[in-house]
Amino acid sequence: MMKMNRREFLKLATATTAGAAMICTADGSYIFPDAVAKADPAAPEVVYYNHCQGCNSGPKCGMKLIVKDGQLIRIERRSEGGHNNPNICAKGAAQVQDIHNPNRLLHPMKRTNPKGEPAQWEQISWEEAIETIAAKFTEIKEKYGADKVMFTTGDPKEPRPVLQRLCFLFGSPNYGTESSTCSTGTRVASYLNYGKNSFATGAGPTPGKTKLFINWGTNPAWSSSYYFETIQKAKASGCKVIVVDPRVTPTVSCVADLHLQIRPATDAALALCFGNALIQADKYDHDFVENYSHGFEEYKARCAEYTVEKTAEICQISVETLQKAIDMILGVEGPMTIQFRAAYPHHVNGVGMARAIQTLIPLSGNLDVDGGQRVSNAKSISLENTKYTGNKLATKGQYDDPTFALRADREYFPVWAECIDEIQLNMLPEYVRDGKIRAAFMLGQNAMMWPDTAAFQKAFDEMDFAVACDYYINPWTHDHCDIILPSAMSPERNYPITTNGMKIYGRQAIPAQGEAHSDCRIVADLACALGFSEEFCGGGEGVEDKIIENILFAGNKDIVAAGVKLADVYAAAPNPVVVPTEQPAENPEKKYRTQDNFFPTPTGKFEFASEVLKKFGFDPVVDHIEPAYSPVSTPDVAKDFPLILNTGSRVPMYVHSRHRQQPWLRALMPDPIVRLYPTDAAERGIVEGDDVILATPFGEIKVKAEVTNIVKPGVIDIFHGWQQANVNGIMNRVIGETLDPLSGFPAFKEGLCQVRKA
Ligand SMILES: Nc1nc2c(c(=O)[nH]1)N[C@H]1C(S)=C(S)[C@@H](COP(=O)(O)OP(=O)(O)OC[C@H]3O[C@@H](n4cnc5c(=O)[nH]c(N)nc54)[C@H](O)[C@@H]3O)O[C@H]1N2
Ligand SMILES: Nc1nc2c(c(=O)[nH]1)N[C@H]1C(S)=C(S)[C@@H](COP(=O)(O)OP(=O)(O)OC[C@H]3O[C@@H](n4cnc5c(=O)[nH]c(N)nc54)[C@H](O)[C@@H]3O)O[C@H]1N2
Ligand SMILES: [Mo]
Repeated sequence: MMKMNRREFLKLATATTAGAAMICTADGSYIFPDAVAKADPAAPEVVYYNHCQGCNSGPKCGMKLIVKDGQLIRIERRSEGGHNNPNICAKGAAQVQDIHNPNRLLHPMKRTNPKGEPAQWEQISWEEAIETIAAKFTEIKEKYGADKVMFTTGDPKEPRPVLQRLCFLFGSPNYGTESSTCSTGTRVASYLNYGKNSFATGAGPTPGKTKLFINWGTNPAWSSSYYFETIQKAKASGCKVIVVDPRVTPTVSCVADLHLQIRPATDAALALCFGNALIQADKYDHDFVENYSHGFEEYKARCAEYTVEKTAEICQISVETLQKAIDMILGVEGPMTIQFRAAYPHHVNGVGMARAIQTLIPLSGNLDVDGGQRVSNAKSISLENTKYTGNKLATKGQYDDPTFALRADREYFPVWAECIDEIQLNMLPEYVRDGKIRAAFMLGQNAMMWPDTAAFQKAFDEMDFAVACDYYINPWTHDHCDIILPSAMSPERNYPITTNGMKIYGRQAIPAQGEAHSDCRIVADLACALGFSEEFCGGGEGVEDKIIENILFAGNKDIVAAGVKLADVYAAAPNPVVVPTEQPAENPEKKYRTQDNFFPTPTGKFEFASEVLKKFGFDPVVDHIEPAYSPVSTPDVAKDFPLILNTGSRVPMYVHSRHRQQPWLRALMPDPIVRLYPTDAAERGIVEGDDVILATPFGEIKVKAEVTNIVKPGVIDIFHGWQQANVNGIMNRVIGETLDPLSGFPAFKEGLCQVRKA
């Protein structure tokens, strides 16, 4: 058997890699000459209608993969099938460099030296890998209980339902994902307010209908280009736009009529102030408040505390600017909608902030209104609908179920555990320390994405057994794992995905590199080895389609009723097969009022005052809470760390830690940078390009300075996911101080820091 360390492995892989050339044509397609050179010129070109997995933002951008002789020779934008984006972004075009990257993990590997040291990998067969993992998990299950094995994913979305199915069949309630640090905190908020998840992140504008759109703490120009086009269309059709963001983002520059450049973490105050304005001007939905809500008087009293003057001071904006926003909200003739995303949960009062913003939609009469936030009855055809619900864990609110009691997160985050059907992973190091988790099976899990990264690495070291599946060997995670397995990239696998209400099936366009397998197959093969062959269609090659047909399709009554087969879907490409779904009865506007139990909260109403929060001893009504570390709450700490930390604002060329290995993308941002306002830089004698130290009370990293007025004076901005400058390595985890006690989310977008010349 071949033995090699990482460096030797990379050297070997480099020798076999493709070079790096690309031609961009006038019509916006990308040709890869290296691949063209390898393909037999006589072979026919085959077109695969696919979508881009270069980022994890939905809806996905459609793309055409042109394949010749097994080589991906060209990528074209896709306008067929109603699934288009006018452009392919840099990440999409650079996809070919991902596929042929010399750093790719191509074979199953097992380590030969102790965890925590730079790993020595030994190549093993798939059979040995799957058998070893199954034997280990079975041993742990028999000795300590099935709940001691956790099954998690980072970024990957497609394989989540199959992984959850395996986790619950195995008997563990400890299924988790990166969503416990992404935007699922907004789902907690929606659950507390509405009794369900559906209203988590508000709604984008409907071109031609929405008259006022508040783009609140999100920068779709860079984070979601497909969706950004909708905002531009709405704007062109006469919709006014307010953007709430501490930074002057491209979204601000392109579409804002008014920019509220607030101090980070002050959004709850702003939303309560807007609530106060709607109530004082008597511009709120009386029918909703009187007949469909609970706790309005307490909310109204709270709002009254947030006068324009006080709020402007908290948010650090002028009274005039704030008043302008209020005038726009009170004066709008027609529907208003609000969209917000990941910035909210990334605060210690994150759930509170999201609840305060969500509340403005029904309060202003914009719930279930065309052009406002629609109540969708459309069912998405995704495996999510057919999650294994053989035990009750997939149903929310099963707090007293005996298996549920074994959830590792329950004692730390009871509110999260009450609302969300996956575990909160931000306290994983404590679950391992307490013996609640002893082994892990992880798809695309990344230790660097969690605050206090070293504690996560130590947790993987301390586990009896940790397995990771990934595209790459990532030492920051995999040096702490026992076995690593190679995953196929999206052009190399068949997979189901639903985006934007359209049903799209990605098709394998090229053979997988090395011995890579799709995540779906890896999970299925492990499941079969653990005795769940029937539930995973026997595993093996081609299992993806069997799972789509026999579980996903068979479990969806709309598809069954329509008689659609997977072959029909493939045959219809590039057009999606749209399956008729149950439509709501014809009703006048505000249909939710006619539906039974529309708000499945404890009171059966929209809860301005949350009974769930009351039950767990929290303030039931939203308030502005100063961050535990801020110039206002800790002036003593601010003496040494005067700048506000804003991490993770998306950049166009990278997705979290991904894409650093792709030369075309790396050229666009070669080094980790901290963005500083010109006066903040000048005060510190820092100029553009200087090496600087970014320090928090919990550690330091070295980065380069970018001096720019995109940031607010006194607030810095740094992207995460850099191995050599991991900002999450200088954060800590204390519930109520740097973790939201309701959702468990980290305070990625608040806290204090200092920047000095290196
Ligand atoms: N400081 C700070 N930290 C943050 C954030 C922030 O704003 N600031 N944002 C948070 C948010 S919103 C998120 S979503 C998380 C993201 O956290 P992660 O999703 O963990 O981040 P990625 O760096 O994308 O890591 C994904 C890993 O999965 C691999 N991968 C990608 N696709 C696949 C696949 O299909 N299969 C397999 N097997 N592997 C795959 C990649 O190679 C990579 O190693 O980070 C969070 N962390
Ligand atoms: N290119 C690229 N696209 C991505 C990703 C990526 O890594 N790269 N990640 C994907 C993922 S996982 C996610 S979750 C989404 C996230 O998508 P978005 O939520 O759009 O993320 P950002 O673009 O970082 O925008 C967040 C904005 O919030 C602002 N902000 C920070 N703190 C506060 C605050 O306290 N109040 C207010 N009002 N604003 C604040 C920041 O300045 C920033 O401009 O993007 C997805 N798309
Ligand atoms: Mo995210």
